[in-house]
Amino acid sequence: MNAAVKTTLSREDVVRLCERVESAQLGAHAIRKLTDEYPAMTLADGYLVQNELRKRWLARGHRQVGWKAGLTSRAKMKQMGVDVPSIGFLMADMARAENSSITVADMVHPRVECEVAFVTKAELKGPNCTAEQVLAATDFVLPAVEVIDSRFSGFKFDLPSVVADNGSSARFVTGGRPRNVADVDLRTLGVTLEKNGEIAALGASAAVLGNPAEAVAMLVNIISEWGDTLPAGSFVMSGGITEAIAVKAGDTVLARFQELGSVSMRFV
Ligand code: 0L1
Ligand code: MG
Repeated sequence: MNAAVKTTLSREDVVRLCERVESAQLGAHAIRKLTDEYPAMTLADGYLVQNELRKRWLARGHRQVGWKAGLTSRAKMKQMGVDVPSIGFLMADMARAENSSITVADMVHPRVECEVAFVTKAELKGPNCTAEQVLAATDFVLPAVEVIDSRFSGFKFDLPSVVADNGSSARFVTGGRPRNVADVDLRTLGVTLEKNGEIAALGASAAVLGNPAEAVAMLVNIISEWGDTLPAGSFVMSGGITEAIAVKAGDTVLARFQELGSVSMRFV
């Protein structure tokens, strides 16, 4: 991450790119990856655009509930052609109720992936936050499905572009039952993802940096680079355990998590 602290975009470029991403998100239309126009764009530039986007969501009256870690498994990094994880912000109105109908018309290429979500009870601070500190500060964990929606045409993007697009954040659904971290082994939870009654993906939670708590620590260390801490009461998605599976109107999705229960939804 330190290597990426270098920025190349002017303030005007950041605002312009933020407006481009925001319009693609609000209008559900695909755009070309940002590095096509700005080939020198760095990861730090991507976060400048993401932070500008977050300010605009907040200015429009939305409430931030927490953050997400993304691209946290080797398989996912390989699938997406990137080499380090990313983070994005989560707003209250990205949440959808368990078993609800999720509209696809306001998304570009929706896909679903299974994640462990954390809810914190104490503040966490970087730059040296550890998985142990995350576990001590966790109120409970619960099973979640993230609906990601890359706004880039044909899923062609790189790390600066996907970070600027808020890590493809779109919707998230939680379900199952909250569990105390002392009662589950977060490294060995098995997960299956069924689409229309067929197993579409499966995995074990160790796929997420060895332990999803590591992904939360990484996230805390990244936000500390711009002076943020993770307040008590934050909701954090720790990254996909399974690969992401494309969904369309008419699909039903059921994610079953060992120890944590299940999460279901349908797409309309
Ligand atoms: O949640 C994530 O792992 C971020 C995914 C970003 C790339 C994609 O849209 O698949
Ligand atoms: Mg995810």
